[in-house]
Amino acid sequence: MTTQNKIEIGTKEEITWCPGCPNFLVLAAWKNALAKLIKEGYKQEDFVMCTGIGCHPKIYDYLNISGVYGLHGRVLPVCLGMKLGNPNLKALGFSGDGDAYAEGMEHFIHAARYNADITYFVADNQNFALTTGQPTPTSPQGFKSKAEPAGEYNMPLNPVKLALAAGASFIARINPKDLVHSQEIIEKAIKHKGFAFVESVQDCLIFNMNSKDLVPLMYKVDNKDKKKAQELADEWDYDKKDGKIPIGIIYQEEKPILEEKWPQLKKLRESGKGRKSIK
Ligand SMILES: Cc1ncc(C[n+]2csc(CCOP(=O)(O)OP(=O)(O)O)c2C)c(N)n1
Ligand code: SF4
Repeated sequence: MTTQNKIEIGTKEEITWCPGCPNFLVLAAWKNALAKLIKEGYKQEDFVMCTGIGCHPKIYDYLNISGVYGLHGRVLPVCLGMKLGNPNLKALGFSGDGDAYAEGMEHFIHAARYNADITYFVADNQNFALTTGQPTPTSPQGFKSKAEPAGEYNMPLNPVKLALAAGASFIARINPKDLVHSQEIIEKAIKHKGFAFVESVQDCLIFNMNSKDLVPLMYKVDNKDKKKAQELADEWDYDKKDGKIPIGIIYQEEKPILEEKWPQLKKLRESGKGRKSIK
């Protein structure tokens, strides 16, 4: 994984995303964040990853982190399994919005509730891109696709509100076009002890260019107050094209993690078994 002290976070796999896909920026932000953390003392072997299936989850092939290319919608159960096997690993989960909020919705709620020490990244392009643009639970009302030519009937759900209600201890939103800020938020999410949810609001150049209009509405926040977090979550409902969209840390708190609540896991964690560096 490392050769002559040179960190190799990327792989040599051919990248098959469409030219200009925002996932390239997401990959760059992740590589930069991981390289920085490794320089600070984290070890590459302390990380383990699981991805879903989709355009974004192809990141599995492009990041040099051990893991499991998971099933669509089942990223979080695999991450939880990894934590049960070795609570000293830092588990990283990667999903598209279809994966996270349709097929994987129930896992999202419970992983947040358990507060396992997992970083969960959702690339939300508001459509099922790999399977040619069907609407997901975050597609805006009226979103036209081959599956619903008359447009999506339902209002989107707001994953930030859901994460708050489910008890996630770190909730952030990023705009991948702001690479430096995205990298900084990913670093903070990884360092956070507990379930860290990062939602990336991004385009899909082929099936959804809605989010390009959203960037001018975005502004940065760094908040730890629960009441304020609820207000911030309410500012954008994933449908409107006006108002303000907070990005950055929308909520963060410290509370017991799954690995401390279960006596067997606590014991394993305290033994430091299988851990190279992470506290
Ligand atoms: C259980 C299951 N359901 C459906 C599929 C088909 N499928 C594969 S990828 C995909 C779309 C992925 O969309 P999303 O998670 O939003 O990621 P994106 O491609 O937009 O990055 C679907 C529906 C599958 N592989 N497995
Ligand atoms: S279809 Fe959309 S999400 Fe998939 S690679 Fe192309 S631009 Fe990216």
